[in-house]
Amino acid sequence: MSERTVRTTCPYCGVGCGVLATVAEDGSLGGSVTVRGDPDHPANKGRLCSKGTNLPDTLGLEGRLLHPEVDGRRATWDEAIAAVAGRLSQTIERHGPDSVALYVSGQLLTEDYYVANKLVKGFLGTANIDTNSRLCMASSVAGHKRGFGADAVPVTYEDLELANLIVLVGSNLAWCHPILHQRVLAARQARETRIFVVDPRRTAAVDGADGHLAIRPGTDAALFNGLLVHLADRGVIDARFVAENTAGLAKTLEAARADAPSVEQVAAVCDLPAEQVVAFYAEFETTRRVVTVYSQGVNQSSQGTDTVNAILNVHFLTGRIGQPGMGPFSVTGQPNAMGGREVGGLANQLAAHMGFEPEEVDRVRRFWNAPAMATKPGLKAVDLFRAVDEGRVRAVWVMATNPAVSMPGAGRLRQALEKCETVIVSDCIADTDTGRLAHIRLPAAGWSEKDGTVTNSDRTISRQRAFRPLSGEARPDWWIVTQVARAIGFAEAFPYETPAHVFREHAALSAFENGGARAFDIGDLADLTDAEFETLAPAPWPRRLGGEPTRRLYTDGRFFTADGRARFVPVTSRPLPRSRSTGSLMLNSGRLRDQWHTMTRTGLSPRLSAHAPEPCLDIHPADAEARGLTDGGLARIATSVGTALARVRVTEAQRPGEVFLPMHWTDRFTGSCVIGRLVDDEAVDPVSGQPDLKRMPVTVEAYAPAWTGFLITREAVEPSHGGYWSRRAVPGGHLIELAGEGALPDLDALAFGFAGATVDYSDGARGILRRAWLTHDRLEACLFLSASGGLPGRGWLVELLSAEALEAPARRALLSGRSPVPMVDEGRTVCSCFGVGINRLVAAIQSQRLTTVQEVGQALKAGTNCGSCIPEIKEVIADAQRCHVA
Ligand SMILES: Nc1nc2c(c(=O)[nH]1)N[C@H]1C(S)=C(S)[C@@H](COP(=O)(O)OP(=O)(O)OC[C@H]3O[C@@H](n4cnc5c(=O)[nH]c(N)nc54)[C@H](O)[C@@H]3O)O[C@H]1N2
Ligand SMILES: Nc1nc2c(c(=O)[nH]1)N[C@H]1C(S)=C(S)[C@@H](COP(=O)(O)OP(=O)(O)OC[C@H]3O[C@@H](n4cnc5c(=O)[nH]c(N)nc54)[C@H](O)[C@@H]3O)O[C@H]1N2
Ligand code: SF4
Ligand SMILES: [Mo]
Repeated sequence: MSERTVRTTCPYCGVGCGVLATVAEDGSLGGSVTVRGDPDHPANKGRLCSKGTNLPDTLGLEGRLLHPEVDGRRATWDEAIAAVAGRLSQTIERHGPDSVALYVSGQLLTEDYYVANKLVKGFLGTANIDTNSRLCMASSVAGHKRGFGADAVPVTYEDLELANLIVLVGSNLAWCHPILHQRVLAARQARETRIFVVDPRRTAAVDGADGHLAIRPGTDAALFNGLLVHLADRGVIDARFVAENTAGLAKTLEAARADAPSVEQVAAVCDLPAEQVVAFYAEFETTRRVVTVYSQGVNQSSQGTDTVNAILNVHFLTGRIGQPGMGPFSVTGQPNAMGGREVGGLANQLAAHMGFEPEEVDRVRRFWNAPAMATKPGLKAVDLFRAVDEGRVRAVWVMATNPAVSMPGAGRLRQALEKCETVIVSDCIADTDTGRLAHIRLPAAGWSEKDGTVTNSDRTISRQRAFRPLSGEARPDWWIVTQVARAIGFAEAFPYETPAHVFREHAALSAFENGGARAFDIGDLADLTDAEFETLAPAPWPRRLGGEPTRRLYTDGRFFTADGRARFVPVTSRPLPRSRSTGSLMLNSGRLRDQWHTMTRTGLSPRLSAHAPEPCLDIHPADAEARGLTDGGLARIATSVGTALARVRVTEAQRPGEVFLPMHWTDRFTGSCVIGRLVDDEAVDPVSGQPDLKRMPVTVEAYAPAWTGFLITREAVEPSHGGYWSRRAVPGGHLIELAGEGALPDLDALAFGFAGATVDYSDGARGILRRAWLTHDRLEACLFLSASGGLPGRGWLVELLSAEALEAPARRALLSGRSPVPMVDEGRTVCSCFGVGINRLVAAIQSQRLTTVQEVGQALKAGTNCGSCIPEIKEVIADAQRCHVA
């Protein structure tokens, strides 16, 4: 069979790893796909993490949206485009341009993003287009603009390898940017780089670090103000850099002294032992090559922008910027968060790093020949959906994001969308929480089918290339927007036939009347031929026409402010806007290693879904005990705006008084654990408009179900018994854990209309109900319920889904739930690259007396690909040794 290998880029995180995708061309749609890391890509040099490695699991047709739908009915593209164009135009006619809005995403390609932004800001006459980057990078963008005069990240990935100290602030790099973390760990091996982590939780990034500051949430600005004071007092000042290349130190230092006069004061505010603060300050003081990496623990805060500037301030004071191995580094989350910033996807930006100054508006107007140029910023995400709620925005088009889950205040947002006149959703997946609220659903091309560019955390533009045909009637987002623009009447300004066509215009705008004033300039790429675009190698920006290629920025000490000087920004840390009331805990939220956001794609992969099978609330042992919660039990969680049910994980990795929930689960995967329903949208950064997503007062109590159970099924069904359920992908189908109150539910009520003949087993005295559905000896589904807790393991039953027909012994044993022959149940997956479960790991460690990660790797391969599971393997080894001694 012939095979084809295509160079492309991973669709998940902002590391932007190069992927070599090989398709077996067997004539059927797509054929089978294998992926490996691209050894020639500068970001990953051949490696992939667990999510990248398991990409082929997400490429099937299962769950895809395959044709347009208008008002619940299948429609042709012509009808759908006409409906979108018609409804947007009518709304504008009746209620003015500001009555429509687009809410887009850092998961669009640059070409998609450019066209959407152009349509709204140049042609619809409003700047009401905002992006989920508002929830993600907005504070970094605002902080960069204040400090550098431009939103341009100074460092490159190599700087992580050249640094002697890496400080991770509010970044779980080990799980969220795994390949970068691997690069950091490799550098540590080679040159003893030191790593300090500032995070309220003991995350996987703390494994292998030299210091962990388990800081009180929301107090990072005080920590860095204190550091500024400490450095100034110790004379660790790059006097020449400060004098020639910066402005504003005096006022900034004054503010910092008032805010953080002493180490003791900082320690008290941050709730840290003073020795830890001293140790961290000393490390920073004595190491010139420092990269400070920061992410959502900093950005997603009502003082995110100030915290970003508090970090930039210490780098300016010490002149640690623009040279090898040093600088502040905001790592981007989404694959094209950076590209979105280039095209001006945020409501307060214009394209190509321009803003709403009159000459900038005029420049973009002339370049686009735009008839209805927006002249003032549009609504930022939180305000945008409030405007929908209040009826000021009457038509909203959501593209490549799932706000019904990821926006704070998602409960109210859902109600707002329900009553909104026109809701359009473009997604590659048919059934999402947001998609359910849409009048018009547009099938978008997915990864493997789409074609264009993305820009990663260190400003490297890479090609995402299509290597399979479009599924069903799915179309690329740039194409969809282009058709709508033409149908509204802007055909001339939207002549695009290919992504290359869009890219050239984007590149030309970046250079238009630039003259070195704007950081983002890729003028050198404006004349690429289609063939050159096709083969474009990873290309960092800036890349000015005729200029020298630049890699690291600010090497000459010049910044993008009017006078070329970096700006110190005075920062006064503020107390948290939300305080805990008695008995409540503080809810933190974020990511798990193997899921991507709202799970629409990673949730399709059995391997990825086995690492964290259910939504889990992490809680400190003391808080658990006080509430009667047990590890593995269930908890009911409530905030002022919503409630949830989740599995409990008791862990010392949490600070007392704080709990953590993953952001990933949706109504499609569990009964009730949507993060956006728990967090309100009241606390917002005043400069960036980024909502505070990491701190919400919450009460937690035990949920003691009267019965528990599970359902194994080929179809993805959603129970509606009102209690707890959570579904995950397994090979050949789905495993749904169940729990509920009251009497055992009626089996017929929970039957979901499964096909096949049924076999039942019940034992009233023990409160047991079991049923299996079979067609011609093929297992369709099986349901096990118990009022007494005793349930069999799921492993063997799940394996039966992969059998075309059950053998007689298996059929006989089916309703006992126990394999007729002994087998190892893998249990929860630890290594997702090689599918090694906790049970196999423990068995091997015990029987073969394995004592190191290397030995485990030799025996089971676990941990030898991406390495993200190494911290967990270490824990398992430590546990096994502890048990052995005891
Ligand atoms: N596996 C996986 N990787 C991803 C993603 C994913 O969904 N899954 N998403 C991508 C995206 S879009 C993004 S934005 C990035 C996010 O990457 P990260 O920002 O690293 O991830 P988070 O888990 O959101 O939050 C990071 C840490 O901030 C800590 N934190 C909370 N409050 C505070 C505080 O007040 N101070 C400090 N110092 N820390 C605090 C949390 O405990 C958490 O460990 O990940 C990207 N990579
Ligand atoms: N409480 C809390 N909330 C958070 C966060 C947090 O840490 N805590 N993190 C925030 C952050 S940093 C982020 S980035 C957001 C992420 O939140 P979202 O953006 O809402 O999450 P995704 O699941 O990535 O949504 C992407 C959607 O686009 C679809 N999609 C994928 N590819 C394409 C494509 O090419 N075209 C189209 N049209 N659709 C596509 C997917 O199927 C999916 O439905 O969540 C934010 N919300
Ligand atoms: S680190 Fe993992 S998720 Fe991020 S781009 Fe690389 S392979 Fe993809
Ligand atoms: Mo993000």
